[in-house]
Parts: sequence; structure tokens; C-alpha cells
Amino acid sequence: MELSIIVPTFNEGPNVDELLRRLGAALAGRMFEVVFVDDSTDDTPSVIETAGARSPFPGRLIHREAATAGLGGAVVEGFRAATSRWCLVMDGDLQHPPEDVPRMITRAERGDVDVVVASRYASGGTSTGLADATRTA
Ligand SMILES: Nc1nc2c(ncn2[C@@H]2O[C@H](COP(=O)(O)OP(=O)(O)OP(=O)(O)O)[C@@H](O)[C@H]2O)c(=O)[nH]1
Ligand SMILES: [Mg+2]
Repeated sequence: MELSIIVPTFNEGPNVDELLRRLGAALAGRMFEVVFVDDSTDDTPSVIETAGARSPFPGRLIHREAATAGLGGAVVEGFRAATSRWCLVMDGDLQHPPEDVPRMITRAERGDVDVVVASRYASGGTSTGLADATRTA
């Protein structure tokens, strides 16, 4: 499957290398691009450019000088820029495990759905990874 992975980022520099490395390992042999839509106020854009230049799959950076509508607006901009029929949105802070992407692709490829959602409310889901122990939703 051809896939555009849209990653909204706000000051996520320290996570970029690991995210790309884990996506590359999880999706080895597949066709995909990564589209970062960045509203950072720090050096995240240059971190993304350096990491993207090293990665074996296509990566693009859209840095928004005049960010509109925050995280939601960034995701919409990523959809507009995507070149693939299927788009996947994932956080840039490693809260969404890249290792789960193949399972989502397999579900989409069955062909009977338009949208696939990974949810902690689905069967087998957990709240692991939320900010702290008080967060369950
Ligand atoms: N482009 C862009 N990305 C953002 C913005 N705010 C957050 N992000 C990114 O969106 C992703 C999710 O951000 P979080 O703050 O963890 O939002 P969340 O996962 O909905 O909230 P939590 O459940 O509290 O973790 C991360 O990759 C952030 O860097 C924004 O204003 N613009
Ligand atoms: Mg989060």
C-alpha cells in the first residue's frame, strides 16, 4: 500500500530520530512517505531536515510560520500535502507506537472500510503512555 504518514510536531526535536528509525524498521519493504507539519518555536525544523536527509524513505517538512488552528490545522494541512491514497496521522512524541502501523495497514487493505482507528478503547487497548497515572482517558 502507498501511505502518507502525517506527523504534526511542536518542539519535538529529541523524538524525531527515534520516530523515523522505528518507522523505517516497522515498515521495511513498504512504500511510504512521512510528512511533518511543524509549528515549532525551537530547532525542530532543522532536526527534521537533517534526519530526513539520512532516512531511506521520502520525508517532507512543512514548517508553518503563521500556524493556523494548532494541531488540528496541522493535520488538515498534512492531508492536503499528502501524495498517497491512504493517510495515517501519528503523534511525533512516540506516544503512538510505529510498530502498530502494519496492523492498521492490514486492516485497511481488507478493503471494506474508509477509516482505521487505533484506540485504547478497542479490545485489548490500554492507557499505557498517557502523561501520568491520573490520566485514563
Ligand atoms: N504542528 C503542530 N503540532 C502540534 C501542536 N500541538 C501539539 N502538536 C503535536 O501533536 C502531537 C500530539 O501532541 P500532544 O500535546 O501530545 O497532544 P495529545 O496527544 O492530543 O494530548 P495528550 O493526550 O495530553 O498527550 C505531538 O507530536 C505534538 O508535537 C501544534 O499546535 N501544531
Ligand atoms: Mg500526546
